[in-house]
Amino acid sequence: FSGEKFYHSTSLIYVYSSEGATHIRLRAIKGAAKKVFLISDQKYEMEKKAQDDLFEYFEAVLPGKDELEYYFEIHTADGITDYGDFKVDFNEQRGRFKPPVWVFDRVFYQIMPDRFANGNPENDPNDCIELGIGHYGGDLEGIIKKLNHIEELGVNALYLTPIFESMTYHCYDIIDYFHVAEKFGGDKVFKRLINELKKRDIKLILDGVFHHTSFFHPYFQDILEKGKESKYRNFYRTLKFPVVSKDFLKTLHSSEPWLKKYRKLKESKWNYESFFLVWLMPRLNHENPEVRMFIRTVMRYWLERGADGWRLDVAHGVPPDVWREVKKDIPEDAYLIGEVMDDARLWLFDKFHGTMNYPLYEALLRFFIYDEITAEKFLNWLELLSVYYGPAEYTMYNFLDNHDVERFLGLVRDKRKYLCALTFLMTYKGIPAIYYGDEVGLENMNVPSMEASRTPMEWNANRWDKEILKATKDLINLRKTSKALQKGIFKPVKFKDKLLVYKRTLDNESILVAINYSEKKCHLSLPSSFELLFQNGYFNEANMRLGSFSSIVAKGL
Ligand code: ARE
Ligand code: CA
Repeated sequence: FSGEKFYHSTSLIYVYSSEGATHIRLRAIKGAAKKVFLISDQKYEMEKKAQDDLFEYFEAVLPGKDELEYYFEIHTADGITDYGDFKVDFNEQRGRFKPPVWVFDRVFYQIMPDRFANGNPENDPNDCIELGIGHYGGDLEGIIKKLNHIEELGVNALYLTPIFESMTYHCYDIIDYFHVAEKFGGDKVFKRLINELKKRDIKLILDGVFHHTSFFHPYFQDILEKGKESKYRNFYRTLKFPVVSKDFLKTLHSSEPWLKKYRKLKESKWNYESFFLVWLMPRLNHENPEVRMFIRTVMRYWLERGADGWRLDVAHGVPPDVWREVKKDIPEDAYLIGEVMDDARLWLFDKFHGTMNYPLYEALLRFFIYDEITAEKFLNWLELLSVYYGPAEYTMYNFLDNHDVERFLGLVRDKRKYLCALTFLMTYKGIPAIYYGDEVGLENMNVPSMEASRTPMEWNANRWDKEILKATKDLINLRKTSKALQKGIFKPVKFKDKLLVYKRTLDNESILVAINYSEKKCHLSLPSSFELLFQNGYFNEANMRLGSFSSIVAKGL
């Protein structure tokens, strides 16, 4: 039985057909296969695509098919083995993973509302818990007022960090899931925002915090008050009653300033599970069917009021079957992405359409910032994620930075380098996202690293980096107008040292990307007829020399 050394199944990870191409993958114990052929209507040699510590992954890419019958011919040190006898009906298979059609031509723009634009100073909070740095007064009216900036940039989908009633500026501790925070303008302004976005065909996804609620959520307060008798006692993972001590409550109700109280309480003990060691965020009990129902109800509620999808906070801290139930229960065209730090294999297809692509981000850090890996290693990393995620790699949420990590520009400290990384993000598989302010070169703030990127948006255009802004607009426009960049296959041409050259191809459209991530100019061996679509840095078309930390995108090669 060859299944010990070789593995293939007809799951989406190992075989799928997208519009232009059918992908077939085979996994082999490292070194076990010398050559692998796919035998179908004809014989195709499979290429070694990637490897991890245990396995090698082989792949054949065929033209798009409706069905396929095949087996593998594997050449080993001991001779030739035939493996498997497979048959796939791709029409049936496609029914198993249907990401919303609208996501493919989108470029996301992530906004943390408190830090973006203050459209109405009258709703600014004055008494709030100041964890770290506190409120800045931004709100949804501010976003509405800045929609021109958003449209000019060219992004066509927004991801807002939480907007519901809460004590903190970041709103990850929610008190009322059915109302938009008054400090952000409340439900009325939300409705206006939705109307404005619909007019402009800008999609909106919201941040769903269902791993925990706020300590001050009425359900948790009911437990504080009634203890075991509370009808919500099974909503949380309460370990012991009383859930907090008398001293805890005394501190909580004292007249000290919030920040002081918050810090003091951090040192005390409490008898419930929470997000890390944050007393303010008691963890929900996801074993309880009522909690699951609550989550689905909230999610449907805001989809019915105009949202187009959800980003789910701490999704990896919630049992996967909760998300499977959610997926079945909400409209198919709602885009669902989970916040998962780990690789996403467990979380795709029947749960999310994609996750926040942290494993890709890790690779980007190591290649573009820390200079820890060469182009060869970087490519293997990319191809490994590709075999892990199957068709879902096209709907992953890809980013260079977000509200939890430092701004990429601040880390890389070189505009040319930043624009190389941005060229990659905008031309790679997956949905690209820009974090507010990156388009104008906004820097990190001088606060602990998790909050460093939450710099208030700069609205004085004199302080904008016009070069970054122009390049960002050009790349966004390129991405939105190219089907090959959105859905095409990725074909590495040359990954060597610090040079990345690859093609994205769909039907008759072929796009070539070259990124020279080194100090030295380098020579590209490209055919002479192509149309240059984008250029960052130096490129000499006459002798095909690409300057240091420069990149190009070209068409028709
Ligand atoms: C605040 C301060 C922190 C401080 C903390 C505790 O910013 O410096 O340590 O308080 O006092 C929200 C706010 C945060 C706030 C936090 C707690 O945005 O500012 O922290 O609430 O009050 C892990 C999780 C991942 C989580 C990140 C932050 O796995 O799910 O940590 N991300 C989401 C949101 C956050 C949000 C929350 C969760 C809570 O995106 O914004 O925080 O709702 C490694 C580990 C990861 C770890 C990651 C941290 O990669 O492997 O597991 O992620 O570091 O970046
Ligand atoms: Ca305000």
